[in-house]
Amino acid sequence: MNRPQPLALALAVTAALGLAACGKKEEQAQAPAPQPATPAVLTVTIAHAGPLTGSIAHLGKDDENGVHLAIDQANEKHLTIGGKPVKFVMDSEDDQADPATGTTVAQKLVDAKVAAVIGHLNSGVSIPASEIYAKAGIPMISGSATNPTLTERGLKTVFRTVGRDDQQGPAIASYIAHELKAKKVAIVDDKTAYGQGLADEVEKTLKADKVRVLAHEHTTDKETDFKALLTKVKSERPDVVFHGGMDATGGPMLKQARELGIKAIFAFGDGACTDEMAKLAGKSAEGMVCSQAGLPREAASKEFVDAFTKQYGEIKQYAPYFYDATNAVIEAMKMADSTDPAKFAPDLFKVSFNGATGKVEFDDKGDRKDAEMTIFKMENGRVTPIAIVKNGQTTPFVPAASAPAAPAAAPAAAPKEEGNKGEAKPAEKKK
Ligand code: ABU
Repeated sequence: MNRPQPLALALAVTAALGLAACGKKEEQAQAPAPQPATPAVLTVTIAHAGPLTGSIAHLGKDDENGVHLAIDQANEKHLTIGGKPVKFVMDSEDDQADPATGTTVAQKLVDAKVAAVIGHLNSGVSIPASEIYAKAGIPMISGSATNPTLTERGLKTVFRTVGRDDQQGPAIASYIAHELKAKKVAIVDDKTAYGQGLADEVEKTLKADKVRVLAHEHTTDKETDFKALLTKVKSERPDVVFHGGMDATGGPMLKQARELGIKAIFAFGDGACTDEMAKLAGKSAEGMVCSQAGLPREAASKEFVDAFTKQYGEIKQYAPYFYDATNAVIEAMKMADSTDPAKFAPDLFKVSFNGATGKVEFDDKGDRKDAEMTIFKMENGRVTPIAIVKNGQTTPFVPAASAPAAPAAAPAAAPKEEGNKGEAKPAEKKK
């Protein structure tokens, strides 16, 4: 084999290096001018936490859908916060409506450094979980937890978009006393923070209205057989039975009551103020009355109802309130120009926008300002709004012309008070 001579080799290497250098210069000459770097997309996690399994999973899923819709819509707007394009993602966790599981979920979300938590559904879960979020400085907004304690502990990161049971309890109790004209009322509750707290508020208001309260019975949120309890209630011959509990217990209780021949009108709070009651109790649910700590879905903004029903079907209960809670967080981030909870959480006290459920503003405790209570009656398998209660004044609910494309409800019986100051009009969507 012929070996190259050293001089020839050196010349060849020099020539090759020279050619490579020329090529590089040419490449540099042709390279486009450097562009300013595009800011990296900032991924911001907004969590949803609520019951996604178990007997009230239908409500938790409804809430999750409300959060998801708000996040999808925010992403369509391609927001820039703190100079960076933002992409919101949802981390949805199942608390099983259980306080202990709720605190485990809360710690998991804190460890994951989520920007905010929309939830939890249950007061009994929200109250202990909120302590964990508060310690980490992460804001939490529930769209359903109504127990007053939630916002009575001076925690500056805890909010709700619904009203409170010390507003809802007097509203439904007043309806029982003055519209249903009950003389004797039996009270049952499920011993949860919500159920028992609301039942106590109802009892207090009824007694103040000189209505005789019969025995106040307790069950649990896991019970399915109410026959023994109802047999006792039947012997007291109440005009009305109020149950503080969710639809998962309210439905079977009402069905079993009718099977036992109890003729009393049944009344409930928001947790059992759902169409699910008609599925669980069948025809026995007809004529029941119930309250909600906010305006009815019939008063939700048309934009929200159209978008929600297109994507997820019918609103079950709290979805508009969870949607508004999510948008409150996004509004606060925009105001603070930051997705850092330490920076935007204080701005939650300053948000003011027309949401799906009306004007969204919080007072200095984190409660929804100007919350209006609604009274419903089950008609043709659908909870139908019949009256609005605001500041102790009851006015008939007048469906707006632009009410949602939900199945038409039968005309509601109007209560007797004069005036219509509480008429619910559809909210404008934020522009
Ligand atoms: N407001 C009724 C359901 C949620 C709660 O526990 O408060």
